[in-house]
Amino acid sequence: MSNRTFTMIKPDAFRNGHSGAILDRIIKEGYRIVALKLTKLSAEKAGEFYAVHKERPFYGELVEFMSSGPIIAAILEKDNAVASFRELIGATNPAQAAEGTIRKLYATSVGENAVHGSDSDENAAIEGAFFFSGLEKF
Ligand code: FUP
Repeated sequence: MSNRTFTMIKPDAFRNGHSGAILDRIIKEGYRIVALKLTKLSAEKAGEFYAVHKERPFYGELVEFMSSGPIIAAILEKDNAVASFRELIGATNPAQAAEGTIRKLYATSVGENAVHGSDSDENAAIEGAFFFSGLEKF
């Protein structure tokens, strides 16, 4: 089992000024930051990142939203990182997210849901490599 996951603070949370609180929460929950950057996805890059959802009805909106403003991308390390981070962020739809989870606190809708968290060790590695070179990981 890998102990790394990949996350993004999405454009809604960045725009709404929640980046500091979210990063603080992540650190307080015991994650070590392996890599971190403030960047912005082009529509093309957002489409590539979410290519697995290409056939879904929400794909166009998702790509538009994810390229609408800056994001913060990070690789995080902790025991059982993928599963524990999914628990910390809560359900995809904030209306169904448990109390105290990051999405419950900061997301506004299923589309604009504040944060991303990888869903498997394999995807964590692929997504981390999408944003970071070996020189950017510590
Ligand atoms: P998650 O793994 O919780 O990020 O959720 P998914 O991989 O199922 O979905 C990826 C992104 O697609 C979500 F973060 C937001 C968007 N989405 C929608 O806009 N509508 C939906 O019904 C489902 C997902």
